[in-house]
Amino acid sequence: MAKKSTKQGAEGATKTQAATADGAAGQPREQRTAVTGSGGELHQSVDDGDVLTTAHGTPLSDNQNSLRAGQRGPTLLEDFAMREKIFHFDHERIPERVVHARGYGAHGTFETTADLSDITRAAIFATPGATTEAFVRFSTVAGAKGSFDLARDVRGFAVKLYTTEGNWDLVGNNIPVFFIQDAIKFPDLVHAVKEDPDRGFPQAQSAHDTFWDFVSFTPESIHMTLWQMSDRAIPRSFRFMEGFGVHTFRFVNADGKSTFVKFHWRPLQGLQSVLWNEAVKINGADPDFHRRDLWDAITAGDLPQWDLAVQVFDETFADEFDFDVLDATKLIPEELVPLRVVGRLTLDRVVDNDFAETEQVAFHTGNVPPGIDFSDDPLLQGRNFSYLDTQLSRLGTPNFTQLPVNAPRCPVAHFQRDGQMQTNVPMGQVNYEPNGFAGPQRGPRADAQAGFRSYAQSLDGEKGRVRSATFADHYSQARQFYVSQTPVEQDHIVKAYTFELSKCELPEVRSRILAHLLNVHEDLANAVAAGLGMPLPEPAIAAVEPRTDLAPSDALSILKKGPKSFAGRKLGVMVTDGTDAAVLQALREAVTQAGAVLETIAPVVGGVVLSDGSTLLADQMIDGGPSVLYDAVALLPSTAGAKWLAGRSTAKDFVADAFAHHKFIGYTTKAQPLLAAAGVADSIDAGCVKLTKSSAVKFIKTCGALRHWDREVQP
Ligand code: HDE
Repeated sequence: MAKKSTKQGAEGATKTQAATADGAAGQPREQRTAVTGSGGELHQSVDDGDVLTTAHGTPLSDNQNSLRAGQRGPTLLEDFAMREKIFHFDHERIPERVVHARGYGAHGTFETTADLSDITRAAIFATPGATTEAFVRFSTVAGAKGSFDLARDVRGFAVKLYTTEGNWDLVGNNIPVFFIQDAIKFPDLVHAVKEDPDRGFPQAQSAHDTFWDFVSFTPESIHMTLWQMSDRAIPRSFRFMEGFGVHTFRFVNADGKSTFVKFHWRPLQGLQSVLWNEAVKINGADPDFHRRDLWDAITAGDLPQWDLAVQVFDETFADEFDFDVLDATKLIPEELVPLRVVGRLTLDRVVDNDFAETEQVAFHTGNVPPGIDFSDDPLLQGRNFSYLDTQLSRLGTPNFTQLPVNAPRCPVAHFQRDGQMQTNVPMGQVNYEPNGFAGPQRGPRADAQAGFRSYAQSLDGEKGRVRSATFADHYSQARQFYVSQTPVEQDHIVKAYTFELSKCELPEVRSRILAHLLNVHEDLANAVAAGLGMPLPEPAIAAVEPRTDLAPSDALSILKKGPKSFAGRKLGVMVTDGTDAAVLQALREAVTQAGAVLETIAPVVGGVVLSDGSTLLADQMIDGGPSVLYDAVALLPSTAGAKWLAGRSTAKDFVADAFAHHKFIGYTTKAQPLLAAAGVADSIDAGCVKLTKSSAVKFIKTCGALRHWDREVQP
């Protein structure tokens, strides 16, 4: 919990200080050690006392009935209590983000693990072992705030690090490249992907004419659409995805020397995605799948972690590299510039209030501490303009920096004054500088040494609306991405393009995309054309000849970076009255030992009576706990239970889906009728494991592979 006190600074300027108090990792506030802030344990006025009051503090005598003239008479205008209550309610919403509206946040701690003082003067990278408070917001891009979590979409991965030299916002995505090269195209891109303005749909999806129409005329987008059509765009959880700063930034050291840098977040949990068919079903079964997953993991103490890694390179590399490092539609393969781990982020605390924190958090690419600076990437330059602007429109006042989630945790001293919702109370006569006052009235001064100094880059150029020829190759890295995938992943990319284009009603849009895909990889274009039942057009005219010699990079595949165990995953166990208590217990122990979670699914949520006579309360009822919510499943019904389940369509779907989604299925011999009813009995394969008390540990170990990919029909 941030304890914030606002007081007159010793020097006469406003000083806002906030300190972090200890809180047990992962616990919601009420379970953490009490800390006393200026307004009591919980924030501000709302929970200060036992007596209900108005916002102005007037104690109230009745919160159930408005003030009336007589028992059945009209409500009186003088009812200030009702008027104030409804007035506030009427204004509870603020504009949602124009992009990345649906998001979910958590608090964390960043630990520095490397001394980078030779290349950056940023204090956050000076001392290994030092920790910095952090706030992270994950998001989808296209959907509204109330849309579902498993849209096929890019995920935002925005990190605020409250450093001792001011907030550093690394506002990234889970995909290392972007759709466009120049910020001026962003409104067009977003208009194209969002719902059509006339009909107000389709929402939260790119599978429609306007998006692909835009892409078809914007070949620089093609590389990113390869990533977007890959399973990266349907992550299993926020915990199992990578993050990227995307742009090339600069590190600047104490001597003013600059080194280029790209930032990467690497999940220690490994990478994992769902299948498209699963995503579609999860959105119905649990639209909050990702936010629930993060909340559950953190509150259970299974704290997600990411390593922060950097790719650093100099001007010479930048000059010699095949592509322009200022072009955000390109990445630098790890094989060329290896990743160096410099810190670790641990998400250790869920939010106390979704609105106050996740909704009001305001990121800005321009928030950088001394030692971190910008490159001339035209997309980054445009972003630096955009984010302040959007905060004003969303939060309504330039004083949004005073909100607890946005307030720096280091001293703040300036002469900015007034504005709507000013919560600081600056003291004294002087609100400007230079001034000739002395002592406390004088206020702060810029510090030529400690202060932020922009990298002294020489600039020279003709003013003009131009695009460098070094940005012209739009296909080569798209091909490199495609050839770096496993056959299963390539097949998913083909299916995703086919699905998305099949939703385009204009055949010419599909055709133009096929023309681009021909420049990426002939196999890809052929497969998508076949899937659509359309002839292949002529290849699109490429500004520069696409290259076919870029070496595949394993780092671009998800499956090559999977987890090594079942840790952090979830097993769904179907139980009925009479379920073998010993097998269930053995499974539970194996799951706990693996650092995973076990949920039981029963005919009724009130529970079942196990074989040993004990009662088990269920986590889900069968109709509410489809197998898409689990990473692997186990079927432990009794003989009678299996017979009953065999007649339930939701139970049959549970098994059939688990099999179709290549999940590992543990089953006891008594489950046979259920397997048969689900149409799986004749297809038992190595991914289906017979369960006994003694095979539970082995089964959970097997589940560490997450899916039995052999079941996937190979392209
Ligand atoms: Fe953003 N972007 N963006 N963006 N972006 C916003 O800021 C914008 C871009 C990203 O969880 C907005 O506060 C422009 C790239 C994330 O609160 C807005 C351009 C990348 C988030 C905005 C880009 C991102 C945003 C909307 C083209 C990946 C969510 C609300 C030049 C590196 C942050 C807001 C959160 C949010 C503008 C391109 C990531 C309108 C003009 C590239 C993760 O300011």
